[in-house]
Amino acid sequence: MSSSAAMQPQMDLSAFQFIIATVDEQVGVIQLNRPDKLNAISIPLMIELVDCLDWMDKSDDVRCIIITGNEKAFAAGADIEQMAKATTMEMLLLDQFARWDRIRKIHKPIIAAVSGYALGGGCELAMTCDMIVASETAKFGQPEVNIGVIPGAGGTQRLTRAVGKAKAMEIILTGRMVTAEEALQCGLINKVAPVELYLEEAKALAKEIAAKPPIAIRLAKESILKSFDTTIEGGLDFERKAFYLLFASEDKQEGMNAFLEKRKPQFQGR
Ligand code: DAK
Repeated sequence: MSSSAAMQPQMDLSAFQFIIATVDEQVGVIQLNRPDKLNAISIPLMIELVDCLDWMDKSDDVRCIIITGNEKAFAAGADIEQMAKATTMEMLLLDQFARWDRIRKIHKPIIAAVSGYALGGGCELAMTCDMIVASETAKFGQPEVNIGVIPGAGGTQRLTRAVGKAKAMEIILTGRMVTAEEALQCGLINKVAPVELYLEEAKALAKEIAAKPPIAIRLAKESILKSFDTTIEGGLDFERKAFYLLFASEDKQEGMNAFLEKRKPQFQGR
């Protein structure tokens, strides 16, 4: 066994109750699996999702991750049944945001493959991913005001950055649903596909990214995300350091040699 294989964390993918996780051709797919509740994001579901993401982030077998639901729902929000009973102190002490923060810190690219409802926390989960591929039937929305709260997992920030102030105000203050076509037009998502094909499209995109050098992909993702919370000066400085860093990678040498030798590169993630 190689030293890298010895360091691979172990995970029994068949042991999950609220998600279905698979790995194929270096793409990890996590399907949210509470179909009778439109994949409402309960705490147990969130624990499994984050544990699985953490594992996939560390696994050498995975280079790109897809989070998906089913045809009817990506996720219709956080679990209202659980929230209805919760007090302020319980919400504070549960510190569920720590789990959402862990999703934000995953190094590998994550694609949301969305069909049906992506509402509230479901829309926020999709927006926490790096790209969104949707089916023609997808419906995005932040309907929290309808139940007396506001988006709590980044919706007011990420939606505004994605679609601009005017549109974000309209979507969040009315709580209305946005079709896949409208979401595409306003820059919330990357692509719309027929419902039979959206997952295949997401997988094709994931495989394309999985074939690239993993460390360059990681640093490119990190640099793009940096642009959301820094000045242009700070962002350029970060990008420059990341660029220099890649000259220490074997994959940089392989990529440039392969180009000069007119052959396909073999990237190892080192
Ligand atoms: N929570 C719990 N159960 C839900 C649910 C939800 N968000 N959405 C649907 N369900 C359940 C329904 O109760 C129903 O269960 P049964 O009655 O059959 O047991 C089942 O799923 C099917 O739903 P419907 O019968 O309502 O199906 P319809 O096709 O008629 O309607 C719908 C679909 C999506 C329009 C409707 O279900 C709906 O409006 N759902 C609620 C959408 C919503 O308001 N979502 C936003 C929730 S607030 C946080 C992080 C995140 C958040 C908060 C805190 N922290 C880290 C602290 C996020 C908050 C939210 O997402």
